[in-house]
Amino acid sequence: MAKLDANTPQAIQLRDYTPPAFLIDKVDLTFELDETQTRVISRLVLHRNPAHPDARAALCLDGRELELESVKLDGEVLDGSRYALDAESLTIAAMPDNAILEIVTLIHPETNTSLNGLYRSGANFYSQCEAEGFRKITYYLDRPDVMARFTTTVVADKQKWPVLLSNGNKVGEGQLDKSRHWVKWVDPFKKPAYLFALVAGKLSKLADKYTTGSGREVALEIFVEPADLDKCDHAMESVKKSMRWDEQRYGLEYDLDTYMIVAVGDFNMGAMENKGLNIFNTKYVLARPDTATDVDFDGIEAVIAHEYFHNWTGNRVTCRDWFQLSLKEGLTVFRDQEFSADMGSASVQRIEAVRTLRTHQFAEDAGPMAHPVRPESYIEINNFYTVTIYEKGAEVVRMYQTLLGREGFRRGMDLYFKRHDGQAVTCDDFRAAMADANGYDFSQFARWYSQAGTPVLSVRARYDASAQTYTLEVAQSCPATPGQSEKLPFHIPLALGLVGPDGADLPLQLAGENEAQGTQRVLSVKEASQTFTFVNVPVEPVPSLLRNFSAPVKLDFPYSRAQLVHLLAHDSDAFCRWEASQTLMLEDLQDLIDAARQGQPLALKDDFVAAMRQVLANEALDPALVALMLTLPAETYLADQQAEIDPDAIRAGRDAMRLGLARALRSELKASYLRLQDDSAYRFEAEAVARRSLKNVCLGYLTELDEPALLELAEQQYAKANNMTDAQAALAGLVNWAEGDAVLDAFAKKWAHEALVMDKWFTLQALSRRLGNVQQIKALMQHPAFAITNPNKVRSLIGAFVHNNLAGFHAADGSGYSFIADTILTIDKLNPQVAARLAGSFNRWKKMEAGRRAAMQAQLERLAAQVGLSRDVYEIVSKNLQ
Ligand code: 0A1
Ligand code: ZN
Repeated sequence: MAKLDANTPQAIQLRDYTPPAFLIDKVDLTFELDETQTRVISRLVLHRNPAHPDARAALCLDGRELELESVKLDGEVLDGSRYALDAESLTIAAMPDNAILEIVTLIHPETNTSLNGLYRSGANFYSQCEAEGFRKITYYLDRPDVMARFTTTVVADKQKWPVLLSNGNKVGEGQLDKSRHWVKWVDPFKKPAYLFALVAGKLSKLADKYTTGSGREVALEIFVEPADLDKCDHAMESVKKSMRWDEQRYGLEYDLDTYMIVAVGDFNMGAMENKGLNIFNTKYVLARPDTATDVDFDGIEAVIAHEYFHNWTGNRVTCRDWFQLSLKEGLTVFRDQEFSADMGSASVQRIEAVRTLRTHQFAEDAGPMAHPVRPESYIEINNFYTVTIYEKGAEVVRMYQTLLGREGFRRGMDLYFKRHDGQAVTCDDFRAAMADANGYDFSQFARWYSQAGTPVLSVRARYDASAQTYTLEVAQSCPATPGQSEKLPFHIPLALGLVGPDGADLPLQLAGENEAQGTQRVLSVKEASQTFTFVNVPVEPVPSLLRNFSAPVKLDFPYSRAQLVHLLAHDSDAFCRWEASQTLMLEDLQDLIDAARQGQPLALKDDFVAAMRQVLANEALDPALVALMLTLPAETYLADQQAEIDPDAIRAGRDAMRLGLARALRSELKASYLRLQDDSAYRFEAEAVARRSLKNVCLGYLTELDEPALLELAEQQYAKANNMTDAQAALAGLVNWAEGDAVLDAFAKKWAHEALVMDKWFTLQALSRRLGNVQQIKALMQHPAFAITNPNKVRSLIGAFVHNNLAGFHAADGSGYSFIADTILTIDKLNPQVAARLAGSFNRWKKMEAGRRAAMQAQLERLAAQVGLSRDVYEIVSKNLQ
């Protein structure tokens, strides 16, 4: 176990929140950038915060890894006796109520590998300040409830760093001496330090314009490395679509004269919503049909929208403290999901969001890192940028809309902005706005923010033919999570319909109502158990429950196979239709996994194969939906359904289903594959994307069969592909066979200089049945295109292997565990955030079969015993061992 001593990182508690002792009105920053050091001159105008309980409290500024040059208080230089300095702060005890503080610090972006604070990538400078990176730039009140007006002057060599950017509007620029130039930026909006940004370098710009609904012209600028300028068009289109959508849906306009996006190849996350100057991982900006897949194009559109939407939900209204992170993230993910639904196929978007939630968030909720949407404590806030805060948070926001309707939700949003524009607020403030704007009681709904764990909704049905009633008994429960053994009932919106024998929805009339009200209802489930009775039900229906996934719960209903087949064929709700196919599939996968574990033969059930055949034959269905219905759940998701995880049995069972379906449906799959061919130029447009997705799902099945003629189909597709979607899909089918080697080599030659494309090459091998093993991963880490300091590379090779290749990572000899522990220790010295994400690969350890469990525990204990572990990795490791 980790030792508890003075160096043991301490948890921060929500209940300890106190307002800041001082507030900052104005910040003037000057950066003198250079190769070997950067000087930061900061001038703060502060005043004592009357809301703080102690009127004489000291001023305690956050700061890390800074070299202090000087401090001046109201013009007077302070000597060392007037302040106290430690590794994390600068404290001035004797402070007037109003003051001007001038602080000069030296920093070293050129050696900063954490990609947090100011850092170098190539020869350029970039910043990343969320959550607590600004304190690595200068001493400051680095907390989101301190909002100030920023002015930033950047001074640098003009040859080396011709482009100098910061937040807001450019107000001046000039030449300082022979070599150096300067640019001054003013951000008219108050903001917390986490939204500060600075970029300096040799960058090319794609420029465009947008006219807002009220007629203001906004300059749109995307800055990238010169070689990438031909990959920015899709991102620019996405910006304009996002701006228009937010005006139309929420009446929200952009508020500055310029909206800038900068793409950088070294970045810890997806992107960052800095005011007026968003900084993006290149992965979410750069796309050309031959370099990026449909999934990439879709991801770019969604992430651009997400960051743009943050301008209102995050920046204009921000978080009081980091426990409220989901206030901005859950809400903004919900907004980007709704945007994506409007841009493409709403049902496909919804199903994909549910898949992500179930595969990743349900797992988090069931493991050692489980936490509520509003956590009560954390050791390292960077560990809380999680699927729970983001995706479950978005589901919580969605439930307001499901309960209030779209108009009611809009009323709530309007009131939220009216009350809180320019403020730093809490999840309770958001809930209050939704409640007050609609006269709706959301008091019980608060439990979605405070209780962790995935609730189980058990439904049992009774049909009384003589009384013509259909009764649903609904019960809810929620499993214990770390620190929360007992849970109180949630307020759950249960959307449902009743499907008649002919496949049509029946009219719905609850007992006590005078007449039927539509064919779909949202029931409010609030009790531990509750009964709902529908009257005038002429025939026994099949219930279609949790339509559109109306709440982030696990539904338990004892469907017969015939009922599932009925829903799969007829349900008017696309989500439930997909869900029926998944339920059937999961049931059979479980049987296959059990059979594999017991060494029994693995055979598919006829009714399942028949149902899948029908799905594939149904040309009336959206091909994207058919593709999703034919896609098996991930190995990791199957692992989470087991009482005890045997990775080999899961791999064997899942492979048997893929192979079995490929054999049984060989001719249908081939016919569909051929029917869906398309030689026209690539377009990223819903219908074409849908056709490609089904075509490539078919190819994936066909390449399961060890038949030269079928592998040739993939080779041909690779050779003639005019887009990366088809090229990658072909290669994915081939990498499991020796035939894949030649294609892998050709791919690497062709794309050696496109970092994002090489990421795909690494991932394909990391996930391959044939190549996804520790030896091969280690060998690939020596490839010239790999770099341990680059998060995209680490994620695409090592992350893909440990998080998504269950059987490969969990090799019975334990080699995966010692490999990842070694790698975590190496990366922790460079970039703790990235190391901590890899440490998440241990989160399932307690559920593994005994041998692997012991091997994983040994590596966790080895990690815990390391001296000098980062707070980030320490938190994950110690919570795993609790
Ligand atoms: N707020 C960003 C996510 C983000 C968080 C942390 C980062 O660095 C530590 C970077 C980005 C978003 O939601 O897009
Ligand atoms: Zn966000």
